[in-house]
Amino acid sequence: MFLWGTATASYQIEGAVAEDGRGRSVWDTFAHEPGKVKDGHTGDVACDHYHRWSEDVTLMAALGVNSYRFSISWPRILPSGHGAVNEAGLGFYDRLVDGLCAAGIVPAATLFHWDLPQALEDEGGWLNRDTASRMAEYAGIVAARLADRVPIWITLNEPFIHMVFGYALGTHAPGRTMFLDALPAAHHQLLGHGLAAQALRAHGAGQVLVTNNCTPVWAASGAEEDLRAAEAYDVLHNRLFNDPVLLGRYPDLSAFGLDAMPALRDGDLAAIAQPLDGLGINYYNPTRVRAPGDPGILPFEDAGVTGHPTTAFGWPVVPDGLRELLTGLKARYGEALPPVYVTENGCSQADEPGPDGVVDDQGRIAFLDGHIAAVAAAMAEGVDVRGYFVWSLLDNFEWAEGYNQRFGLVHVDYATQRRTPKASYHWLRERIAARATP
Ligand code: PNW
Repeated sequence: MFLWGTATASYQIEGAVAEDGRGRSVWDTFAHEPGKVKDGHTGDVACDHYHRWSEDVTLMAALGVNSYRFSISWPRILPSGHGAVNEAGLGFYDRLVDGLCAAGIVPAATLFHWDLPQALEDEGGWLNRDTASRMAEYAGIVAARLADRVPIWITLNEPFIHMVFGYALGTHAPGRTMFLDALPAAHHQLLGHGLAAQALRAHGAGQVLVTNNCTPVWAASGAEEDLRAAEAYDVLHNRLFNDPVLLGRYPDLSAFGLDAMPALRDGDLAAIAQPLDGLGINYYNPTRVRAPGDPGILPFEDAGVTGHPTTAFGWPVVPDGLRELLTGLKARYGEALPPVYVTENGCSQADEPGPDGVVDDQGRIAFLDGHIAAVAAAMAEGVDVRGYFVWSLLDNFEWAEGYNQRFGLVHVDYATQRRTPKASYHWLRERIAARATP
């Protein structure tokens, strides 16, 4: 069965940040620091999904999706990072999973979508190797409770984006600005993936995946130095995360002046290269780079993708980039590539209901139509794609942008929490009903 789904993440939709014993996460801290999130927005209430999850499951059932990718809030389960388990936190996901199963929707749970318990951040966060072991403990606890009903588990969401925005540039929590010194945060996340994958399986998890944010990389010209820049960017964004997981080794980092991955120890790669049941891919747009104007610390600079429509976020809309990405993964990894799941794809638009109450998001319909066709094209070229999840079910807390970017198939009026399915929701329902595969 091809999985058609929607995707969300705990901090972006749940709210109820101080309820039922939930501990603080790095995003609670970050969002409440003045100047970090646009307009001072926080996830304190978000879509109030913690209380309205049943209505949201009903919306998905009516949409006709057969799967739902959500993330578990680590600090709801382990408020102080380790030690005492918060039963009420487990209870919330227990009810949600039961609700999904009753609606015939396959739950796909992500363990870490960026909301690390603040208590673990206080011990060094992902710069501390022990956080990987803490993740394995957390994985075992949630799998012991939910794996009888959750068949698909995703360890990490986009370790690249988390490393770059959270640790290198500081635009996401925990807000560190370490530039290339952030690389241990990538290695420890990957180690956390490997250890968590083992713990998940030991506690009955069926399918284990990791989700990487991937981008096709285009050189700005055919000049030797631009080609080298493109290769370096591909190493940092894509291969640094896919190679260790699928091949058990890190790519050559010499373009970054490194002869080995920082923080790597003997045995780590074997732990990271766990057999996987699938690779999750989040795709938003391609990236075009050129050689740096003045050689600083990075061996590339962004050259911008031009000549394509853009989303409200300013991201270029290039559906064929998804076909290029998927066929490129197959070409690079061959037999080592497990089945692929597109675990996120979607776009931001400035959607508001018209006088008739309708949110006529034609741009999103074109976006989804084009990208689903790109998945079909990749499948026709031999890539084993098993699922497609739209980001996102609901408009939600878009990290540093707050509520200013709307990615939902369903509009949320934050003043009233009223949900209004957009035109794209109705379009997708018909698309899914018409054909079982892309
Ligand atoms: C993903 N970029 O993040 C995340 O998994 C979601 O939580 C998020 O809401 C969604 O995409 C939309 O942003 C990304 O700058 C953040 O390339 C930034 C980028 C890509 C993905």
